[in-house]
Amino acid sequence: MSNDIVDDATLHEIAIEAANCGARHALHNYSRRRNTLKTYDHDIKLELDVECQREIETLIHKHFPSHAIMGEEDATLHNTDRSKQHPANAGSEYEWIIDPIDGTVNFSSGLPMWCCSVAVRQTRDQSVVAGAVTAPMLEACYAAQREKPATRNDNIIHVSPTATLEESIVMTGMDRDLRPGVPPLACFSRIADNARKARIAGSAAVDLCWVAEGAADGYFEGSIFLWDVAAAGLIAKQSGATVEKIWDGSKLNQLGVIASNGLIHAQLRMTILDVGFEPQDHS
Ligand code: LIP
Repeated sequence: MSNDIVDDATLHEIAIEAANCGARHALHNYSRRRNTLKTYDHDIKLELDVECQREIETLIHKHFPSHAIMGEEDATLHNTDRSKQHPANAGSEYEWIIDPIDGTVNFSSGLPMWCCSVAVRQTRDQSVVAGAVTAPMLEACYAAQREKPATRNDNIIHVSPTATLEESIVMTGMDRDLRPGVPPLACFSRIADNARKARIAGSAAVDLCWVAEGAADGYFEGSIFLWDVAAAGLIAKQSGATVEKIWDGSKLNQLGVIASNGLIHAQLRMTILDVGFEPQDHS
């Protein structure tokens, strides 16, 4: 393993540069947003997903040629076997985790909730050191590094003061791959019944950044991938959120996440877990 320790501030700066670079490429080529490489059940892979990832990789490797990179576009989206080891990080002190376009379907259709997400973690203990989420159509660049407050466009952000789930807006997704034994839509309807509003915006990274800046109070997805939440999870934490991994999915790099402003966490957690999730021990 290489011993090149990089200071957090530098990693933070490059994460922002990389997320901005991916977002810029997507925006400059917006007229090609519908060009699709592959169609899955309920999902698509775009030419621009792949191009943006390459742009970001080039930028990261210009600064850190020896760092490992894990990108959404390298993973066979719906076909990754948890038992397979990810080989890319072998020998590198740091691993960058990229979602070149989170909210791909929104982007392709012309909806504004999409972003470019870049995180960097220490390979040794898998802790995320820095991350950035650039959502150009929302005119926002969110960023964080560990032990420092999170920012939106360089201004410090905080989670909301909302005290109860009944008063809360909870962002969620349309999980089609929930844990066995948990009925589809059960979590959504539990949240909708217990919160003021349940909302599905279509980008997990944007959802978590909205929790970070207090526009939303909670977030839950029972089945999401690491690249969707790695950067925004740190941004939420560094703005005061409680971010909890509730289980490892059956696919490699798949997980379930509950996040909140902290004040509603126990209530939100109970609402979701009541449906049938039995959380694994992630102490
Ligand atoms: C998307 C997530 C979204 C989830 C979608 C999808 P992508 O990521 O951010 O919250 O509900 O199913 O996974 O595929 O646009 O990067």
